[in-house]
Amino acid sequence: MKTTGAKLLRTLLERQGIHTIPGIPGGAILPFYDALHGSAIRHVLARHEQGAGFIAQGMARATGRAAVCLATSGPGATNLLTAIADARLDSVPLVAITGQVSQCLIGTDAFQEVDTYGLTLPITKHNFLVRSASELLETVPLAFQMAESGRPGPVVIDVPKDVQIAEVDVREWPEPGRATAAAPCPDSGIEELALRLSAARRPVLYIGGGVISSGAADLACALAHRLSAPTVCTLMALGAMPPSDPLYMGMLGMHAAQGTNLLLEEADLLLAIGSRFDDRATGRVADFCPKASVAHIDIDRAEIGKIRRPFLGLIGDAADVLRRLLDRLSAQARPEWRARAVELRKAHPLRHPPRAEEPLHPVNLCRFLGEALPDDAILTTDVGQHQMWVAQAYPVRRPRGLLTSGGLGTMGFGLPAAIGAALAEPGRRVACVSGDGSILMNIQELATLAELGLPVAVLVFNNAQLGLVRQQQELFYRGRYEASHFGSTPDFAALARSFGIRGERLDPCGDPLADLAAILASPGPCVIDIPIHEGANVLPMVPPGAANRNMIVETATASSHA
Ligand SMILES: Cc1ncc(C[n+]2csc(CCOP(=O)(O)OP(=O)(O)O)c2C)c(N)n1
Repeated sequence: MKTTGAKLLRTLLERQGIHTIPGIPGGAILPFYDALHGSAIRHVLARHEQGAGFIAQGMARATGRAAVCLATSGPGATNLLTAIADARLDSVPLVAITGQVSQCLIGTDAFQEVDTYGLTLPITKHNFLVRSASELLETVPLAFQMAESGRPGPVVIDVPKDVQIAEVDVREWPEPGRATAAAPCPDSGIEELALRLSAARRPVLYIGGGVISSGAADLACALAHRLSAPTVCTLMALGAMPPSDPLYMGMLGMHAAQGTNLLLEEADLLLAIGSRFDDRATGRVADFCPKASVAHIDIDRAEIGKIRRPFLGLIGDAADVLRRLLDRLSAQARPEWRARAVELRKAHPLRHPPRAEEPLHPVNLCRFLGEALPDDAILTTDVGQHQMWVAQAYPVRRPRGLLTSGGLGTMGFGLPAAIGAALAEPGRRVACVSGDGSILMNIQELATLAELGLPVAVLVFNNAQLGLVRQQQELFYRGRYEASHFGSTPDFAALARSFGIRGERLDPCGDPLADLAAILASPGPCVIDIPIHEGANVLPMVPPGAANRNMIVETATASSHA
């Protein structure tokens, strides 16, 4: 069958099961856009390529399956870079397809020519510059296989315009690219781990995003109960264990509850599962879990011993390792250790004013959201104080219930990721908690949201500042506030309405939570501007570079309610 490179690419994506692609067209990718005309694939026109990248990420994070985004050469490709780097750090399966100038122009500083291959080399799992139309037959399935296999991540396919136009004869279609199973780790390692866990007196499970990627959340919870092991989660793993679980100790690290970090000080065995000992989780590494020997399960060999040398590293898929581990473990009660975890949790609750006194305190707001949103809602966040308040106080009840930019910490993630989640999971309520700084970084995607009419509620925690920067300046730079206060902020409700979206501002003097519930109950997109106290801090906080035991739990300023 004779076809063109562009049509071939379209068919290969259709065969992959891709039904939605966010992107923005331009000269070097126009032959492919032409091929999309009349296809079953729905193109979602984003308003900025970074938005397109994060819409695709929202789809991938919500489902666990690779999603595709599309951009033209030059500025289109460079606008995608942040979303690609973000996917790399959070292990998100993303296939970014970029147009490139024709091969005869590569290296001539042609119009909108940029070395996409070179630029994306350090931020992708793999990248391709396609040299001929027939090469697509191999490249496209391979790109999906690589994005989804092992530790997931982003793959770039850069397709020169002449490759899209070229004619090609297709004799046989390749199988779609699918995740390949990781090699199982040897039984001997699992047996040793079972023995060490049984012998431990104070074991703790330290769960990371890899547990969610591998679909191993239920198994991790079963292991926690089999061992009576209190369990801490990284930001990326929130939702792996229901917050109501008696063994759940919440997020560890920089903004953990005090009791969580203190419990880790006492652990004698730490089992890390799909977590990478990120500095926000460990604090000063030399002081992290000082009494514990560490065992580490990870699908990525490079993570074992990267930060903390374990006595045992098991390389494999978390679900497979945990299943086999559970087969070798009998139930253990550890009543004293369980009681100690409860005691520490009770002794150090999150400090915040009562709801009746300050309903719009961010901790109260996040707890309220947990009550007002349906159980299967998906919450996205941007980056800043609001993100950490969500992590501390919003009850994430299921895996993939919270989508947030963890590793790169990208302001501007929340709104497009929420659009992607709503596209991928129709019928589910999606809410984005943002800050008045972050929301402006991809505000143009309100136009995309208006066009799609998706059930996305954007809640702007408005403190008229770059709050997390202001907090660090207050705590670590002696209150010298440089570039953290906005001289002017837009009227977010009016701004939303100008995009054709419902816009509201909560009135703190009335019954703002009842108003919030009423707004959330009506379907359709909306932006809710929520005035919060400008001096509120996210506490506890471990100073950057300090040991996790050195948490700041109170600040002197009268306004710092947390
Ligand atoms: C793209 C990007 N630029 C800069 C930063 C650094 N940064 C981290 S948090 C923050 C402030 C965020 O302000 P806002 O969105 O209003 O949230 P708040 O902290 O007030 O809740 C900044 C500037 C970042 N994370 N991402």
